[in-house]
Amino acid sequence: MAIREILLVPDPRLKLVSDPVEGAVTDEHRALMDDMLETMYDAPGIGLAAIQIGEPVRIIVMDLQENEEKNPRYFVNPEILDTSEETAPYEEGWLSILEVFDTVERPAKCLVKYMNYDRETEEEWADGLYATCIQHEMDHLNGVLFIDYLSRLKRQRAVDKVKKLKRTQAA
Ligand code: K1U
Repeated sequence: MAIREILLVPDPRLKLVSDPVEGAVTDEHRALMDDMLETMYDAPGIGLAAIQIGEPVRIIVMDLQENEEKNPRYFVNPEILDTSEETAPYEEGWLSILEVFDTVERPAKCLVKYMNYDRETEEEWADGLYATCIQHEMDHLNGVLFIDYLSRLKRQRAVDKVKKLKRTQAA
């Protein structure tokens, strides 16, 4: 397992649409999921899409950190099959845009289908933070950035802030 570098905006790779995992979930995919989880815990964050560490495949990891115990979840080729009409706001954060949080309104519930770490297909309704987080991470797989939901001014401010932070870190 390894902690990998998280891509930051405006890295163009964050705009890529990730490719599905073809065929079986291999040991290589599992090693990637292990690295993603370690990277996410180290950040720390509650979700991470593979493209955030530069791998354009449709894989997400998540741990909503509801208590002290770790509860990792793995999503290979996740699909959102249905969403509720009801929406819910959440102040979302982003590991690829440091120190930026803003409120995004999304469907409060969604029906998600995916393959897990053990190669089993799962289908379940997500709600609460789980629904918010899976939709946020699905956006990453489709090259959609959380800042795309913000006004142009707020988006530019967010990009400028990350550039400034990068310069400070490099100095
Ligand atoms: O960039 C990412 O995809 C990670 C992001 C996921 C997310 C956060 C909030 C709503 C939806 C999706 C984060 O994890 S940002 C960090 C964060 O929210 C957090 C970190 C430590 C403890 C609790 C939350």
